[in-house]
Amino acid sequence: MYTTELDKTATAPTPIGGEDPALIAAFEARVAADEFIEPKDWMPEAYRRTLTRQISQHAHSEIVGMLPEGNWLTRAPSLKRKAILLAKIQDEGGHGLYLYCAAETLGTSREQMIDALHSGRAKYSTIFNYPTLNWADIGAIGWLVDGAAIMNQVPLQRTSYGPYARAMVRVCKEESFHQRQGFDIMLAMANGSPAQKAMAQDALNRWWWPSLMMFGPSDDNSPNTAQSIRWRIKRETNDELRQKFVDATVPQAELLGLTIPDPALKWNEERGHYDFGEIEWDEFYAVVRGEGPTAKERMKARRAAWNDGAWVRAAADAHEAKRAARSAAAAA
Ligand code: BYC
Repeated sequence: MYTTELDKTATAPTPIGGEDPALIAAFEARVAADEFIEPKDWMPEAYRRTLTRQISQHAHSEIVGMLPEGNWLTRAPSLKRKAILLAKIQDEGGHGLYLYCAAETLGTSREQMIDALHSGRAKYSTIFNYPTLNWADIGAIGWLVDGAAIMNQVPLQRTSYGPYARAMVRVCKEESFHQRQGFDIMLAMANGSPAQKAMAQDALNRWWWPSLMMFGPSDDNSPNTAQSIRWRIKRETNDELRQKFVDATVPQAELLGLTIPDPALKWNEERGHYDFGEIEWDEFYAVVRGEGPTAKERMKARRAAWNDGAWVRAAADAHEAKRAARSAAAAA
């Protein structure tokens, strides 16, 4: 990911390259008044870099996130399930495209972002470095992974950068459908044969903790949160969103008749929230570093897709050049 030289505290940011303090103050006043910042507006370089980092990581996650589910398209248990899964995966591709467009408005080209991903400089969500072993995993991804994504993305509809906030509106609507389709698969399996129910439980066991990791490091160890909250890029912290996700998901697991694999999970009357166990942070950081079980496979698939699609990009460029030449000739 793009390295950020941010002031990680919640106090006034350190201007980069002698930025005008009056411009910074005016920018901060607009953010504090909940105005959207638009591409042509002046913005501190650190704000631009943080957004480019986060939005491009988000776009990469959507695109790489197509792979684990794509693995089960040809083995969906019915035509209906196949059609639903196909539509969902296409939605993820669309989300990636809106997000790349939003990031491009900040001055980084699509090619630069893709190159950062393929060369290992850019991150994407840890969750997509886990394998999908069977059909129940498709249910668990929709239910838990898309469920976690919605929890994180609903507040991003009010993020301070206009193009990112607007992209999130449609993305969130589609993610709701994705979550419902995953829950529906889990419901069918949990109410199916004992073997199907066991598969659903096994998928929950494997996807629960990685889903909690999607929200990022704990607030104490999150270098970017304080500044991003200050600039209203993030509206809620990693731990706040993780807690909301746990609180919303426990009753859903109960309805399914499945057990969340956490002996420490317990309703805390005083807090009005569920307490839950400690995440294996060593595993999280190892997967962030690209040591996940399928990280190499994912990047190989993305590079192959980019190379195989070169002729489409060349054809689109040639078509555009012809169109431009025709309009120039007509105008002459
Ligand atoms: N995985 O200071 P922090 C989907 C990195 S896809 C990998 O808390 P920040 C779907 C973080 O980048 C939805 N890396 O950072 C698609 C930072 O490293 P750098 C994906 C992670 O940015 C297909 C470092 O750790 N959603 O729904 O303030 C099928 C320190 O973290 C992760 C988004 O991308 C992680 N889990 O907060 C199905 C949401 N967590 O960059 C479903 C948009 C942290 O400084 N992104 N890191 O080197 C965000 O909301 C924020 O970027 C995060 C992290 C909450 C993820």
